[in-house]
Amino acid sequence: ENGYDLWLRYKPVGNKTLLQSYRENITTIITSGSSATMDIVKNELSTGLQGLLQTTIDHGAAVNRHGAIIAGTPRSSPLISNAGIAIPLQQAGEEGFVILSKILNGKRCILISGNTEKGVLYGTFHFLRLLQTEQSIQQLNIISAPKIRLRMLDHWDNPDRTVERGYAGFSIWNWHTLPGYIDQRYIDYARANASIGINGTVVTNVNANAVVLTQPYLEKVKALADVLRPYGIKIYLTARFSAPMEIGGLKTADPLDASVQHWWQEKIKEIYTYVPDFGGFLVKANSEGQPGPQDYKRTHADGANMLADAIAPFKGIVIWRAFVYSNENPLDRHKQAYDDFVPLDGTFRPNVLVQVKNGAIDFMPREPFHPLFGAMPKTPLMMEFQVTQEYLGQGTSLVFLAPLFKETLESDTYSKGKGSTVAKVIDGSLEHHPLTGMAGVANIGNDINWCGHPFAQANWYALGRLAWDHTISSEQIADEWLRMTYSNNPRFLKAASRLMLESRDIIVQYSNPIGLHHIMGTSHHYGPAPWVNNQQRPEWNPVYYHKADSGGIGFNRTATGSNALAQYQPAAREQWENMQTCDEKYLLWFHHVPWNFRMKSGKSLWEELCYQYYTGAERAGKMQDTWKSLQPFVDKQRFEQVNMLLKIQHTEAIWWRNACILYFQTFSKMPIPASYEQPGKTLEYYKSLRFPFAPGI
Ligand code: BDP
Repeated sequence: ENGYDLWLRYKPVGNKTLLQSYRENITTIITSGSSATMDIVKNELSTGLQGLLQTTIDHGAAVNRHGAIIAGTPRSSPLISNAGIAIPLQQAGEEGFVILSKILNGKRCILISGNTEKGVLYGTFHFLRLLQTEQSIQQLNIISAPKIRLRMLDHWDNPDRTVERGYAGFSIWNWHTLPGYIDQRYIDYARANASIGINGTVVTNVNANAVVLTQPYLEKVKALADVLRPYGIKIYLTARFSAPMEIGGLKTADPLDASVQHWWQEKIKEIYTYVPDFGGFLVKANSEGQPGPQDYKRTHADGANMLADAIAPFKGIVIWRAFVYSNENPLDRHKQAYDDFVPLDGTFRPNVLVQVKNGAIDFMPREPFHPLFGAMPKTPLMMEFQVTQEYLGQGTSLVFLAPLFKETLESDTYSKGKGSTVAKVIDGSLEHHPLTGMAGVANIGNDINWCGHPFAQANWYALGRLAWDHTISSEQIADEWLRMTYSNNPRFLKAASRLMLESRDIIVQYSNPIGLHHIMGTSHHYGPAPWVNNQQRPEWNPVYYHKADSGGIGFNRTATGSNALAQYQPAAREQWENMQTCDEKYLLWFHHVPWNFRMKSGKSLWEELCYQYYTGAERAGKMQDTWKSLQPFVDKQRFEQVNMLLKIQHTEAIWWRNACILYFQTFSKMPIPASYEQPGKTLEYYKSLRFPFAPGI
């Protein structure tokens, strides 16, 4: 068990009664239509059922005994078109599916159908998931349609195969051997994504150069697109804004310049000759040194619309990122994206989505939702989550991210009154946008188990499941993933799901409690470095974010400070603007708080800070005990891997705790309560640590 099979292991059903009932209800596979996608459906059903039921299931064409699994579209399958399921199918929409128990020809059957073959494929994976997670298949009446249209992975993979913020080895895309060599991994990648409903992938880094847009690379892109297509996945590329200069020989990349517009039109035409269903572009512009329209005194809308106009005839889209830095040294980075983008609301073309990170700073372990959500009603906003754990323990920590994703999605923007959640902004229901999207920065590399940490696979899985249906709970996602990846044993599930569900809170506690943020090591972002104050730009320094001094700690974002709070609706703002009543999770995010401030626990802020760091580190230690208790349920290889990693995580938790407490103590000048084990090392020691080989930069 090396983890390569992800959640698609199809191990024999352990529950004997259930196995018996599955075998009775599944005797024949009937598929219709001959296409690459339907071949995948057929194979998946065969291999899945064979693995799960430990018996070969025949393929047939007619219903002449109980237990036929009939998969197809109404167009290709007369059995389905005559089954009287037009109404549920209508509800399934273009990509959704139905799974229904029916009597046909007097025999019990299960229909897996959709209006498109892609829907049938999603339904097939869902059906297999029911068996993998040991659900009853007696009276199936499932209608499922995705809540979000573009469900994507953003790879931060460079052409040289390094992966920015990647902790799972090198890029899975081997540009050197493409297009001639098709690695089996590409196929397995497509299959895994299809199994969770992901339908788009940006294969290049937002910071990548323009080489991928050159002709030899487009041939490689075509080869990948051909692999992904039958799995319902469209390929997208990052478009470096200065490409017309870098690979086109032009003197400018000004979006209003006719030669630039022409260059992009021609380039896009060329791309579509290779990939007729090319999805479109993802653009990082005027952010962290990347070129963009502002270089020519144009706006983000000018830039996005120029590309959007060029790609519109081909039905492509432009995903324009709102993660921007302005060039002036700003008082508060929190405010920049809002200031740049809100005035542009209503000026973007209909085929532009603005992609917004979940929070205003940068994928921090805990952030309030980004104030742009709800503030650009005329523009479809796409969610950008980070699946790779840049700020959440990187490759060594067990951190289940569904609770983080859900926390943002369920936040109320109040933009149209109570209940205007971020989820409703994203899924288009609040403002009736037809174009909707959710992306996750991928955590995939060429490690044998794809994601490095065995539990990091769960975050890829969670992204897909939530993009399909953001109402699914974190509990359900953890439960599904654990059952499919490890075991259906109830004792295992109880403890392992708790381990997952608490993990995000634990890392917040021992790294960035009470609303602290951006206090990690410079550039590699590994471990704590709240003392850093020598970076060129003020907002690159941790000291800019925690603002610790003898008077207290935290960033005053109220009206007496940067007033970033004014970017939120009054009802949202109210929950945070008063230091006395602010949710303590965000206290230091919004307030500069005196060290002796009385917290809800009755402790002073300093004592509470110590309490949080110590408790978090202690809980990280206990994760090891929980995992050890699960040894009987887990194979040796994966057990040992997780065991070793949890040990590292505990060491890192203590490192975070000691380094931060010792450093903040230089301002609070208060003792670490005597009941806690005092740090064995000095602050100077922690400051002296260097990590020249930390991955992912
Ligand atoms: C930051 C990462 C940096 C990315 C940037 C982005 O540290 O590597 O390029 O986000 O999203 O968090 O563009």
